[in-house]
Amino acid sequence: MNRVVMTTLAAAVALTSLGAAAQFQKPEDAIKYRQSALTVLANHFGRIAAMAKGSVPFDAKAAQDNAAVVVTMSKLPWIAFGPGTDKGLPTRAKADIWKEQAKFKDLQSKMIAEAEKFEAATKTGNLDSIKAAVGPLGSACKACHDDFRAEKYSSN
Ligand code: ASC
Repeated sequence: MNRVVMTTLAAAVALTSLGAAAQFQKPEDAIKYRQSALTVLANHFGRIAAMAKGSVPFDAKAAQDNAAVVVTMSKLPWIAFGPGTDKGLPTRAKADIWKEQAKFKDLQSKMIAEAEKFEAATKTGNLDSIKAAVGPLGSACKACHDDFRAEKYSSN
């Protein structure tokens, strides 16, 4: 590998590992980002949940495509809950997020794992398998909301 390529790669790795600090200039950018990611996640999960409920016709390919989005989105919001992002825009994030980081991270990992199982279920093309995977993923979402999401938005 030549020197220019090596330097470019090293710079890319360094930038990636800068993480949240490099990615968000202001707390409001982080809040907007995580709310957007969670909105997209809920939307694509909802499309498959609607098939599982029978309110929308089952389309195996669409379920699989939507589940891929769910898995991608499940991994994105968390970097945007950095220190100092408790205010800046109206948010339902509870202060406990920054007091109970281990618990918050554990719930993230569980949700990501359920999203991956959910995607695996959509890959079977079997509606009953998908139906069985909707509940556990919804419960993983809810577990975090129960502890870390307020009923109302903050006023800032
Ligand atoms: C959804 C959605 C959530 C979760 C949660 C599960 O479909 O938008 O936030 O499931 O309601 O209890």
